[in-house]
Amino acid sequence: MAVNLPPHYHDADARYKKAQTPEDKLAALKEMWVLLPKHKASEKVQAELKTKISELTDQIEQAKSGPKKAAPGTFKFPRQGAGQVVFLGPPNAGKSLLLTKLTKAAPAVAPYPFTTREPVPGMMDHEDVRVQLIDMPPVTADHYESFTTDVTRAADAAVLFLDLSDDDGPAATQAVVERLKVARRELVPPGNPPTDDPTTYALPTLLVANKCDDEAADIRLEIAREALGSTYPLHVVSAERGDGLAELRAALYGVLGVMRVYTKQPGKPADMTNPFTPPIGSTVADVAGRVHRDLEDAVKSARVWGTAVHDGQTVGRDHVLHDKDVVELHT
Ligand SMILES: Nc1nc2c(ncn2[C@@H]2O[C@H](COP(=O)(O)OP(=O)(O)OP(=O)(O)O)[C@@H](O)[C@H]2O)c(=O)[nH]1
Ligand SMILES: [Mg+2]
Repeated sequence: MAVNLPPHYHDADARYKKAQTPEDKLAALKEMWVLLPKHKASEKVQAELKTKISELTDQIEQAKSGPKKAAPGTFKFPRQGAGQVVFLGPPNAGKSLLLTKLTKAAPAVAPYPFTTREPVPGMMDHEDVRVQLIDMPPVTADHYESFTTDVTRAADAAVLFLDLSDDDGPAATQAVVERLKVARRELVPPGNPPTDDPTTYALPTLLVANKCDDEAADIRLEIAREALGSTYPLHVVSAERGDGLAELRAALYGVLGVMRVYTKQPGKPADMTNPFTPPIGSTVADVAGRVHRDLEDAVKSARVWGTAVHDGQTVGRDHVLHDKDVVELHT
């Protein structure tokens, strides 16, 4: 779909391209953001612009706060599987132990705070897809590793931890949310429309109340419900004993907001081993673009086996696909 851009937008774009300093670039980008018509056809441009604004804002602030401890890019984890979920929480809440239970990764687990110093990725199997989980150092009001800002940008979603063995658990979890806000990372309930502010980055978030095996966990959970409200979907688990982990696995996949689509060649069986995982609501054309960049424009129709169609029904390029659909693309 074509986007009609107002003439002033192109002026701002030209200023952006000529700008010599990050500050001037950011000023031009913000102007472009204001001028950009916000509708369906401009969604891609909106997303690109928002990412640039948010990245540049981070860059300017990080430069202000002095040299980084880790070189830029040290903790970039190329996305693998259906998406990336980052673990955020107060010290000693069981983030690392949970990672060892859901993946083959083996971060250090210890009965004292500030054990994890660097991000640790792991891959979680869920049915025929995989979800990348990233264990992080703890966040408190006073302790925040600058690379958390980068890792959270790359992530698709977050798990916010609550420690049910700690009377101060709710306050510690609230402090995580507040500290992330300072870094312009907003933890939001899944399915929320993205924020309008292009300098903040919103992460769909699940709340995981861990250590439900603690003898006073029930009382603390009640107190936590009052203190934290019902902003995020809540999962009560015990990383140690295994309670709630099967449901949590499904939720960690669900929070990504993606679906599975299998492709097939004419006259051949579908490849049921390696689904594409586009966002829910994606069309035939969107999936074609994932198969090959050129296919997104080239695809004219598809035969689909699955939900909302007769088996093998021919549909147009704008047909919205469903989870577990099999598609045969035709150009
Ligand atoms: N009883 C109980 N203990 C747990 C549970 N999960 C973790 N622990 C214990 O809590 C302590 C901290 O666990 P970690 O996984 O290291 O916690 P963390 O959140 O990664 O801590 P930092 O790296 O310091 O942020 C360890 O002694 C774990 O064995 C649980 O579900 N129940
Ligand atoms: Mg840890």
